Parts: sequence; structure tokens; C-alpha cells
Amino acid sequence: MYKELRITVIIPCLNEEQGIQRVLKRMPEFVDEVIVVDNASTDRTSEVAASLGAKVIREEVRGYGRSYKRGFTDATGDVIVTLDGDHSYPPDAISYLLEAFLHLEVDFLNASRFPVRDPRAMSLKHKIGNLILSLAMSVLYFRWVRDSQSGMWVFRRSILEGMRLESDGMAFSEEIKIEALKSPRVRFGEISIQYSSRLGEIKLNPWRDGFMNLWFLVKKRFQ
Ligand SMILES: Nc1nc2c(ncn2[C@@H]2O[C@H](COP(=O)(O)OP(=O)(O)O)[C@@H](O)[C@H]2O)c(=O)[nH]1
Ligand SMILES: [Mg+2]
Repeated sequence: MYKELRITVIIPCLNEEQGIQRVLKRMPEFVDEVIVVDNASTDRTSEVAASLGAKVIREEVRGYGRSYKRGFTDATGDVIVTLDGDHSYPPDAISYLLEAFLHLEVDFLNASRFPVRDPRAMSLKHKIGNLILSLAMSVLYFRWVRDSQSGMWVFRRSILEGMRLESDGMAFSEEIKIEALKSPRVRFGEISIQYSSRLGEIKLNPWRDGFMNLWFLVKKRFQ
């Protein structure tokens, strides 16, 4: 519990046995429920996560968005916090994010990875790609969002009810923010966290996922 709120953390994992161990070891005490969605990993992700006290659920169909939607159905907290299983997003920032979530009186708080302080955390190519995608989203939805691709969010679980979440892939990250931005009932905020270099192998395919995410933004805006 954090200030009377029940907290659920959801972590999608595709072969993150190395990262998930570090993430779970750093999980704050006040988190009530940790759900690791194992996306048909072929390594020891499930065993490692279960041994460190996480509730492990398996999603056989691969996909970042698919994993999250599976995780949401099992979540019981008042507030959901998300992050990657690769130890690139800081579990220590959860209390800071929850404080900001309450202080700013928002329903959806996006944790921006920018400015990136650790030079190893993100290549110039990824920084430029992220900037293009965030600018595109900001223009299409008339709202400045610095990090449309961040995988760390804090939101009230009840807002999921009004959302139409269709993407099963990497575009899910921008889709959930768009749904939050579009809803007049959802107050949206964003603050910075410290992003660091991931452990294990990268799952993102920068060119393919970058263009797919851009295409998804346009399609969703004009459909
Ligand atoms: N790309 C991808 N990531 C997945 C999938 N299922 C779960 N994930 C997890 O989603 C997170 C994001 O992937 P990652 O490679 O870190 O992408 P990045 O953070 O955008 O560079 C990681 O924790 C992955 O293990 C999937 O099917 N595809
Ligand atoms: Mg990652």
C-alpha cells in the first residue's frame, strides 16, 4: 500500500532472466502485487521471477501489447505501475512517481526517459527516432508529450475501462497514452526519470518498429 492505495506492478518479459532478477530485487516494499507476464520465453524468466515472489502469468502469443493486456486482466491494485523487465527503468523511482501522481492530481503519469544522462543508455539513432515519434504524436493529438515511447507509466486501474486498446505490438506504448490523452475524464501528466542501459538482448527492431509505430499513430488518428 502507498498512502491508502493498493499498488500493482506489471512487467512484460520476453527472455529477460538477467534483467528481471535485478528489477525484482530492487522492488520497493510497499508494492502489493508484482505481475510478470512471461511472453513465451525460452530462458528461465518464469522460474527466476517466481522465486523472487512475483506472480507469473504466461502469454503464449508474442507481443508487447499482447503481454500488457493479459497482465491487466489479472491486476487488482487501485494503481498500476509498468516497466520493462530489462532493468532499464528504475524501480527506485516508483515512490517518486507515485508522489508526483498524487501531487499533480493526474490519472495517468508518463515517466519520460529524457533528458538521457547515461550516454550508454540510448544511441543517437534511438534518440532521434524517439523524438520524431513524440513530435508526430504531439502534432496529431495537440498535446506536447516528450516521450511517447516510454514503457513506464503510473495510472489508475479504473481508467482502463474506457480505453480501446487494439495494438498487440510495440505500438501499444503510444496507444495507451493516446487513449489517456483523448479521454476528457483522464488527467495526463509527465515527469522525468533516469533511464539506463538494458541487461540482456534488445527485443526492439528499431527500423521496423519505428516505422510501424509512426504508421500506427497516423492510422489511429484518422480512422
Ligand atoms: N519486443 C518485444 N518485447 C516484449 C515482448 N513480450 C514482452 N516483451 C518485453 O517488453 C519490454 C520491452 O522490450 P525492449 O527490448 O526492452 O524494447 P525497448 O525498451 O523499446 O528497447 C521488455 O521487457 C521485453 O522483454 C514481445 O513479444 N516483443
Ligand atoms: Mg526496454
